[in-house]
Amino acid sequence: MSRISDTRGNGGELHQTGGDALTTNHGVPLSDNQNSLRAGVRGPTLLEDFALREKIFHFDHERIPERIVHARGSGAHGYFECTDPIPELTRAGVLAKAGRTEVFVRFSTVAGGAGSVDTPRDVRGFAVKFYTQEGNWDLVGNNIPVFFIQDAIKFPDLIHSVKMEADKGYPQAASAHDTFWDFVSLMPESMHMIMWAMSDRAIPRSLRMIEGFGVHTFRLVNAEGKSTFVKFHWKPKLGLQSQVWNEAVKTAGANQDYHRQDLWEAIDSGDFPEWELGIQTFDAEWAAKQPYDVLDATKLIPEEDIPVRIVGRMVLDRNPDNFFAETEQVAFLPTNVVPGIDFSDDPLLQGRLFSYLDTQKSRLGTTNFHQIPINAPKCPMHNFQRDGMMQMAVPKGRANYEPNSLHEVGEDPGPRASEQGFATYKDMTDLGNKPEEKLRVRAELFGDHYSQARLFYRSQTEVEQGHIADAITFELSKVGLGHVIQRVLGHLRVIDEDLAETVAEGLAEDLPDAAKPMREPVDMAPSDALSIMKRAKHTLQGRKVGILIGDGGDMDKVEALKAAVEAEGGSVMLIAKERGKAEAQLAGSPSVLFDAVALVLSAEDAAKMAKFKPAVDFVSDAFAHLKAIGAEDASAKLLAAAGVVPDAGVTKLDPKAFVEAAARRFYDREAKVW
Ligand code: HDE
Repeated sequence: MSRISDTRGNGGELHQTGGDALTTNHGVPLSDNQNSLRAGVRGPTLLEDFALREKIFHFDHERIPERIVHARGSGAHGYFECTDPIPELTRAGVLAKAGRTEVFVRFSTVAGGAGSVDTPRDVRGFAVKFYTQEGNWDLVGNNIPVFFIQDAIKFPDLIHSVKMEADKGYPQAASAHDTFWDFVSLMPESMHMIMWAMSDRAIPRSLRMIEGFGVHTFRLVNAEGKSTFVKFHWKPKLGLQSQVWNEAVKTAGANQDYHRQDLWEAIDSGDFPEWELGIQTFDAEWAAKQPYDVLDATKLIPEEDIPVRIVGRMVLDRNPDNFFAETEQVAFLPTNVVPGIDFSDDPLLQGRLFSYLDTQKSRLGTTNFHQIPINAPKCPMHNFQRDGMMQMAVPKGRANYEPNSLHEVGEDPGPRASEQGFATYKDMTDLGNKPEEKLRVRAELFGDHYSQARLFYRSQTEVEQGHIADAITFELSKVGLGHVIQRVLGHLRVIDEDLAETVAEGLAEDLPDAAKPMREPVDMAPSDALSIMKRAKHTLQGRKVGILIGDGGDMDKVEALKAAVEAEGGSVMLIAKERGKAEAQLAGSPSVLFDAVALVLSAEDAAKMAKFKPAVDFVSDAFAHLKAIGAEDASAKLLAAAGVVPDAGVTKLDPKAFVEAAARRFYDREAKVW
């Protein structure tokens, strides 16, 4: 009888060159992975077909629940190198001794599901697992140094309000809707974070260009048992860079994996992303003098007050081998601290100490999730915990309880707690707490909801302030509840009257009375460290230039530009109308995917392109997104069709001039375009 598999045109042979024999999960070698077992050539499939049943059974169960927040993430392996050890502050080897520690990092958006886009307006998670010699230390932070709420008991409400609305199931990955703004407008403590979330911080250009923050106050504890309060900071080597809003929106359509791909490709090409780890340290005496409470996660410590001291650097140099096994199954736990690092009584942090352990059981299905390779410590691990679903360890002997005297009969008694082990820092009173009563209250200074919102807003450049006003106007324009819009405007009036007026004008709304603050805000000295633009790093490192070519452009110019961009650490992609003539197809490679563009065209090419919408969009978007455009007079027709008005960001194809312009964005163009 002829074999049906012959119809595949390969004679039914498995064309496997090299590789291991295909087996079932139980190791039985298989002879056919193309056809299920049938009763007759055209007959029904047999229940006996264990190969088919096992394959489909496993497939049916491939998905696990996605994270309730931070569902969409991208991971990478690397190392942390302590360059300036701080043994005087902590006994944690990872920070007390110079040297390297392996890490796994997962970046994420917060609100969207696992399959949502990379570029919505959102906070970015920045979670680092350090596999130290004294156990895993997880620094589970964000790219914004403060948070929406002060107390963990409000977290489910916050997240319910920002996720898709409960009845409609939309919007996905967006805060621009009724329930989010309803909630935050009733929670004035969120106003500081709202300023950050509406700023350019929430639309980063690349995960390699974000800062990271531990957010909460933690403790460092040294070998003598002395505690120092600490805030953790990650500073990107490539500098901070954001998209503009219109660009972020279009990027979502052009490449929904924009950040994931950027991270992957950078590591793959050996351009390893790098951050410095910095600390701000202080004692209780200093904390007592501040106009805010250091236990309040809606407040930051200005870098001008306590400079960030760099203690090490982190390099991400290896992509995951398997997305699910590593990036999806990684389980971060703020409770993962090592001897020498301890918690503070921040009520948001305290709630997190419960939540993350709990959520892993729901996601990963077993209390043994610590045995999954990405979660397992890389130092020895011994205890008396046993059994449980999916137990992978095979402990020997009888010692599964303690104390025991099994050693007296020559048996292994198992591990023992040691004095060098983790010991919780004992003093609960050093920040003025008096733990004699059980109370459901907030400390007095937690009642200041506006001072730092104002500090953040007033520390921005005018352009950045404009972006914040635009973002709030846009978000509120999606809110259908008039009383909510009014309530937000009331808060904005307390933060900054000009901001409130600009937003009200943008919405054509009347200004309501200002909100009544629980505590009158204080004016803090503006902090340049809070602005992206004041510290902008003009560089081509990690940036990408798109060069549009036609049939008649001067390819020597292309080569010269490419060499100049690459010499500055950037990369180049050649784009043509037809993919076969370059590296990318114009219609599929809009300029939102590049940091700067160049047009190497003949006059004839430009005239044709001026009538081709993707070409016109390519140039007009680059101009509107404040990017450098390199072009000769030959491209005049295309430039004109795209509405380009010459300015400092529009250069000739002279490599030096173009490279200089391509390393920056031209924010003063904004007033002309938007
Ligand atoms: Fe999270 N958060 N969170 N969070 N969070 C989770 O844990 C939670 C908060 C952060 O890439 C969950 O494993 C509560 C602040 C990151 O896997 C969950 C509260 C900060 C990630 C959870 C907060 C974060 C999470 C969901 C208020 C910045 C992704 C899946 C008390 C300092 C980690 C999971 C990753 C993930 C709870 C607030 C950062 C449900 C209850 C503040 C980066 O446990």
